[in-house]
Amino acid sequence: MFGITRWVCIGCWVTLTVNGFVQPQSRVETVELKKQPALPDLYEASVLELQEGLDAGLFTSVDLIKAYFARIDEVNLKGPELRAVIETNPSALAQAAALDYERKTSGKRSLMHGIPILLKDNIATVAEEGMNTTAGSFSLLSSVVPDDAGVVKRLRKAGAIILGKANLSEFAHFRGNLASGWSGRGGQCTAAYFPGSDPCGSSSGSGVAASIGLAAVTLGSETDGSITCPSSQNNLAGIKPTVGLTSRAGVIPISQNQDTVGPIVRSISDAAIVLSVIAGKDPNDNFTLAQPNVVPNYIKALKKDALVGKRIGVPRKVFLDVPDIIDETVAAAFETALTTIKELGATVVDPADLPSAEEILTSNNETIVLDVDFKVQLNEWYESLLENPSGVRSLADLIAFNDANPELEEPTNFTDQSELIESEATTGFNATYFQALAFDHDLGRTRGIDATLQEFNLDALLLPAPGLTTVPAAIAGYPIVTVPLGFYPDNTTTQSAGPLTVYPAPGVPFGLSFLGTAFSEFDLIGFAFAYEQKTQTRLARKAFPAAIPSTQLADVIGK
Ligand SMILES: *[C@@H]1O[C@H](CO)[C@@H](O)[C@H](O)[C@H]1NC(C)=O
Ligand SMILES: *[C@@H]1O[C@H](CO)[C@@H](O)[C@H](O)[C@H]1NC(C)=O
Ligand SMILES: *[C@@H]1O[C@H](CO)[C@@H](O)[C@H](O)[C@H]1NC(C)=O
Ligand SMILES: *[C@@H]1O[C@H](CO)[C@@H](O)[C@H](O)[C@H]1NC(C)=O
Ligand SMILES: *[C@@H]1O[C@H](CO)[C@@H](O)[C@H](O)[C@H]1NC(C)=O
Ligand SMILES: *[C@@H]1O[C@H](CO)[C@@H](O)[C@H](O)[C@H]1NC(C)=O
Ligand SMILES: CC(=O)N[C@H]1CO[C@H](CO)[C@@H](O)[C@@H]1O
Repeated sequence: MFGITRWVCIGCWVTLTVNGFVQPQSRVETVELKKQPALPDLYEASVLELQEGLDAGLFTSVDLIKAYFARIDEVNLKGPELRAVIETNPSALAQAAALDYERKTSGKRSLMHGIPILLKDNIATVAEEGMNTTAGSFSLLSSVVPDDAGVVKRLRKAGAIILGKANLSEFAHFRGNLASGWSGRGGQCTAAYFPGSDPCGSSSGSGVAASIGLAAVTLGSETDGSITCPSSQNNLAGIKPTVGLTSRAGVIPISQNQDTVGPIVRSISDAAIVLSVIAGKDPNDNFTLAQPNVVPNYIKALKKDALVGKRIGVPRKVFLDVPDIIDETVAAAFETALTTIKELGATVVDPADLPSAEEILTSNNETIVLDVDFKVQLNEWYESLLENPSGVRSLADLIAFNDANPELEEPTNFTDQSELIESEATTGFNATYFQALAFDHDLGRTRGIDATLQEFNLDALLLPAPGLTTVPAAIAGYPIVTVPLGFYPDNTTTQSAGPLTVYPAPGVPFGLSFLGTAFSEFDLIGFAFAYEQKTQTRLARKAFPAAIPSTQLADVIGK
């Protein structure tokens, strides 16, 4: 039924293809152009645009996989070596063919049916599918996980196709004082807006891949900043969900108290679609059992008037008024954003400070909790593996493995594993740990985000994504929704961000974050959508030319 005749519009050229042969241009006059939508540009294509094209038979999920694979090869192997993608899924084409058949015969399962998604390499997929789950570490190469991650089960059930695994800061940046985006297996990932620029992390590859269309959508994980910051520095929309909204079962852990899995994508609309699929209870992650019984349909939050009549607070103390936490460029863009928020019908309450702000700045409670959680949970991870050829079965083994394999895990400039060592020195859950956890909840929730929302009768808090924004939400376990805010000017002087990376640099992006209380994602998505639709900041600037892959659907259809 489909695939015999296709009209392909590439820019202003219109080509008629019959049975795979390009017909003379004169035939084109007979084509009713309005009925034949152009193929979406994969640099920017949204999930809804892809679904429209798939439903109309303009292309298939097999075509999508081929095109994304080619785009990954272009920038990963031949191009500027962005090192965004660590592995691709050898089963993806077969899965796509089956899902294409299902679409034709019985319709699509969800808005994610047949949509390729890239996962951060700490999110488990069963080994028989052909991919590793390593958090970027050679200590986990060819290890066999017991099961798919909880979020992967939901994605597969919804018909999504796992395209591959994304590079990351090794162990989600819980290894030591290393540059963002570096892992032993993946090397140094760099961002696409300036050559050699810092992608931030730890979900670095997810961010870079989303920013230039190496996948339709991606998943990252955040413990403190790891979705928010790569979204910010790669001109993207990101959702760091409330801890316990999305399952962490099968995600290589840092901390059960702070880890959370969420989308890193090109639009709030795509983020809402992905979150609607991955949110929900999972018996294998008991934190998810505390969430409300019904997962909201986040797509219904996408309203351009969502900010009308809302009260948005600006917690200036510490987050905006301590020198050097954010710079002049970001500060100026943020003040402009406040004007936009008012134009969109909201009341801006400014300042609306967190009572705990100064204590958050000096607190070391988070480190105490993470150090203990990481050791306990990473040991459990290694023990749970059905096989691990490296022989590593504990955090202590990992530290020894890294030292024994410096060519893999401790190359020049990337030798530090002080966080692993600090975590290994902890002795488990004791009174100090529980006191620190209680302080975190007090600082982040009771005398933090919740106190401010209540005192000023607010619907959300607003801050620039850079700086310390992620900390109160991290220790509280509360959500953040991030959208593009602006770009550094072309005359920006580059600064070193690591041995191989720079930030800021000319033209590199930064984001804006909406913060709220537990399970307030629906509201935050609405606010971020209203701001995104009004400003369209993402579209104001593209990646540098060599970082933009050229393969499009037209290059793979019928081949
Ligand atoms: C993991 O990576 C290794 C080395 O690149 C590869 O041989 C193997 O096929 C990959 N997949 C699995 C499931 O181990
Ligand atoms: C989850 O279970 C663990 C023990 O298995 C327990 O320590 C923890 O408090 C539980 N958490 C929640 C949120 O129920
Ligand atoms: C934890 O937070 C409390 C409350 O701010 C503070 O008094 C205490 O010093 C903090 N502990 C550490 C280790 O930073
Ligand atoms: C808890 O363990 C840590 C090491 O992980 C130690 O520094 C601390 O003193 C212990 N606290 C108590 C109350 O034993
Ligand atoms: C960059 O250009 C702007 C005007 O576009 C100017 O205000 C600013 O001072 C310049 N900055 C530097 C570092 O040259
Ligand atoms: C190590 O870092 C320095 C800068 O800090 C850089 O000049 C050098 O090229 C780096 N070497 C390697 C092998 O990464
Ligand atoms: C393990 C793996 O596939 N590593 C790849 C990481 O990315 C670079 C390209 O940037 C590839 O050369 C590696 O093969």
